[in-house]
Parts: sequence; structure tokens; C-alpha cells
Amino acid sequence: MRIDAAYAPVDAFREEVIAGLSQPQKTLPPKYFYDADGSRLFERICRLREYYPTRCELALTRRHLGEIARFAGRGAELIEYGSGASTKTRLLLEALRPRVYVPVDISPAALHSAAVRLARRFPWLRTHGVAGDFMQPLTLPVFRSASRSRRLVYFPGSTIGNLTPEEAQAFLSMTRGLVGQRGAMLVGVDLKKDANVLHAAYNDAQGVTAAFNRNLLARINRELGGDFDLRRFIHYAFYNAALGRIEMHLVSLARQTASVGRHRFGFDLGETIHTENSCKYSVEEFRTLALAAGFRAERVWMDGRRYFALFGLAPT
Ligand code: AVJ
Repeated sequence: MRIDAAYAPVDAFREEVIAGLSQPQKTLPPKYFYDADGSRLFERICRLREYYPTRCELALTRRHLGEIARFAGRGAELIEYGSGASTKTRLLLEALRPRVYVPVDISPAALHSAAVRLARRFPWLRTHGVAGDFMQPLTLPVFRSASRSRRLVYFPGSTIGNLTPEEAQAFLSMTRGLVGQRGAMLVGVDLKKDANVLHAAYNDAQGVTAAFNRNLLARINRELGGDFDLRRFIHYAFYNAALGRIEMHLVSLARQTASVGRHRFGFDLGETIHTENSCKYSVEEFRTLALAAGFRAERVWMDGRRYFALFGLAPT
């Protein structure tokens, strides 16, 4: 198994942190949650009673696997964005038997451990990982064969919710270009629902989500020589109904400063760092968004409670 690096991650991390903390509303990009500690915390989030998306998506994937496989077709080039722990991917690999599997993930370590596990389970599978940010245009490996196989992009987990609808549309358009006229996309989308259910999912009783959020500051301290006082920032997550999204913030409990290398940032009491959006869609909203990007929602699979949807998108 081969892993290509798409760019230099450490410099990008430093630059994006400094740029984000320099804005009037301080922000940090959610993709940096996933260092080794953050990935472990995210795995714990996925097992929380309150956090329904992982279980819903897994259940609906199991339940509709035959139809999903029929939509996707066999022998494709399967490109997966943000591959992570890959329980759902194992189901899909078994059902689709892709010609080659191209996991794209920001973390080379996550790519590597997933690839080792998959190689043990699927000795026939050709894997070619790409370490990089799938939001940036990527150079994907080129696979030659007599009959060019179709490209299928798999984007599970409702990671697309991290993007604003405008960004999501641009991202879908880019993916539409990548897969071409014969390609397709499978994308997991978290649906709009009772705000109490949403609130609980991002404010779990054990505080795992809080630890996940605060780990971002711990990571800045570890990797970029930051001096954030972790006792003086708390987790805050709420459903912004007007914008249809969960917002996660870190709230400063005092008037204070924090440094990252030679950069110094001031915080007022109660000032926040916006660390994540998790956008929720209705089926119709997402259908419209996909259409604007050149994709028709050919299939929509949902769990029994309609909490989560997997869209089978085909070029218009
Ligand atoms: C991985 C982006 C889908 O938005 O629900 C979980 C990340 N943040 N709990 C989500 C997350 C807080 C998750 N995604």
C-alpha cells in the first residue's frame, strides 16, 4: 500500500491557526481536531448514546447495502474522503469489490493504520492512500486499464456538514468534475430534526465532545508552541436554527491573552473561538444543493427515524 502526501501539513496548520485567530470572530478549522488524541476522542463520540449519526448511518448502510451496491456498481475506483475508522467502508468494500481504493485523509497516521487493517481483511484490495485536505483540489493517482473504470467518491459521516452550504456546493461541483460524466458520488448527510436531539448529540453528559473541542487548543500548545490556558476555555455548542447548523465554540472564561509562537492574541471575557459548523439539511434542501452542482439525487436512503440520509448522486 502506498501513501502520497498532497502538501506540507505542519506549515498549513500554523498558518491557518494564526489566520483564524486574527479575525474579528476568531475561528479554527475543524479538520485540525483529528490528531492522535482527537481521533481517539472522536471514536469515543461515535459510541456515545447521544451521538446518533454514526449508528444511524451504519444501520442504513447495512440495511440498504444491496441497493447501494447496485447504484455504485462493481469494479469502480473508490475514492473516500476523510476515511477515519472505516467500519462502513468495510461493508462497502465487500459489496462493491472496487478495482482500487483511494482513501484521502488529513492524517497520514490514520491512513496508515486503516490501510493495514483493510489489507489484512481484504488481501485482494489495491489501496493507494493520499494524505491531504480534500477541500483543496487534489492530484489523485492515475490508474490505467483497458476499460477505464468509473470513479465513485464516497463521502460518509456527514463531514460535508462542516462546510457552509455555499462551500458544500463548490465542493460538490469540484467532485462532479473529478468523477466525470460516468462517475457518481455517495454522500452521508445529517438531517434537520428536533433541536433537543441535536443539542444532546453535541453536549454529551460525559463531556467527551467538550474534551474533543478543547483538544484543539491542547494540540496548538503541543505542536505550535502555544500557551493556551485550558482551564480558562470551555466548550459551548448550540443549534443555530436560522442557519440550520450546530455551532461549536470555545468560550474564554476570563480576559486573557494566549500566544502561538511569536503571535499574541487577546480574549475578552466571554469571547469565543468558533471551531466547527455542523450543517443539517432537509432532503429537499440537499437535493437542490446537489442539483446546483451538477448532480441529480438518483437515490436517497434513510434510517427509520429519518435522522440521517445517504444520497446516491449521479451527473445530470
Ligand atoms: C465528523 C464533522 C461529522 O459534525 O457531527 C462530532 C464532528 N463534532 N461532535 C459532526 C463532531 C462534534 C462530526 N463530523
